[in-house]
Amino acid sequence: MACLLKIKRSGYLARFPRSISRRSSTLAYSDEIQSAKKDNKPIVALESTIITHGMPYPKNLETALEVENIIREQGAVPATVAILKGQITVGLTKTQLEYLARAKDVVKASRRDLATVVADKRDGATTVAGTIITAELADIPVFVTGGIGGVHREGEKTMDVSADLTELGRSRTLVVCSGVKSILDIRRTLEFLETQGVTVCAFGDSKQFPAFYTRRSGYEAPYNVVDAEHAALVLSSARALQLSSGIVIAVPVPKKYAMDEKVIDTAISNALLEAEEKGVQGKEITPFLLAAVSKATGGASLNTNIALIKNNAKVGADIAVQYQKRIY
Ligand code: PSU
Ligand code: MN
Repeated sequence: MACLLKIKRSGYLARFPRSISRRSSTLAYSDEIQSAKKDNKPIVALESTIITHGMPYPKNLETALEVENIIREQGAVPATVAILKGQITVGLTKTQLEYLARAKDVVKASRRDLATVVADKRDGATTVAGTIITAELADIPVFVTGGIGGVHREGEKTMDVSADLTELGRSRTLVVCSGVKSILDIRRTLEFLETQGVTVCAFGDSKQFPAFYTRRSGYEAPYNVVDAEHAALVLSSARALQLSSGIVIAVPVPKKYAMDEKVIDTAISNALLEAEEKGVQGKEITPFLLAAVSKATGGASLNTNIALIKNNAKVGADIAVQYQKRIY
């Protein structure tokens, strides 16, 4: 065995110190999350692609810090997830958040990216899929974000379907979001979520599935939950049934921050045309469209984005608090 190790280390592994290549802990927790776990406090997971690829600096940092504080104010503990020099980290310090918000060479890390980012000791920002995988490993049932990925327009031809959707199909995490953007094909996204067995609930008094910037998409979610307590009950029912599939709680953007449908539709159509002209593809397409839409709306879409994620943070923290009450 020693001999085998020696042979292996003369190759690629020889570049790294033994202590690192033998690291046994998959996840590193911040002090705040460690004590939250010890005290059985409700924890809310947060993704980091929104910080590195979703918003420009310094708005990304300000928003990340404000979202964390909203979660604390509701009596839960925020756990932003990212990969720092190959270490998957649950709960970031302010210094780590500041680093990430400015960092350049950060991999947008979905399921298929995790192993190489860890192996190569790179920085990675977890997408919804990457964060769900981590939340599952860390036993954090509730996760808050702005929007999930989906089936892209013409996805039936390009097969560009976000790995967020398949991840939701195979993990138990409850994801709070504002639906999916109309840069995507919302109807097919809902169909795909149905095939994957994902429980989709609109939050509030309507079943209308929100379209991120606007409160309506023209498509209905199959269910609605009236409040955080109701959502927590759905989560505990899913756990009792040992369903290994996830839950989406789709919260419409608060009315006063919703965008005008015509304005956003025009901006999106133009952004899609520009992406096609420039041949933008694969994982670059979502960040490209987000930036183009923000530019076209003079930053209005960014303000809506920030407002909805803050509102989602409040809802998600409430759900985590209610769920924790049910299990302890
Ligand atoms: N939608 C947004 N903002 C985002 C994303 C999606 O409104 O920042 C990010 C999320 O991290 C999501 C990812 O998980 O994009 C989906 O990318 P893709 O379509 O390449 O799977
Ligand atoms: Mn894609």
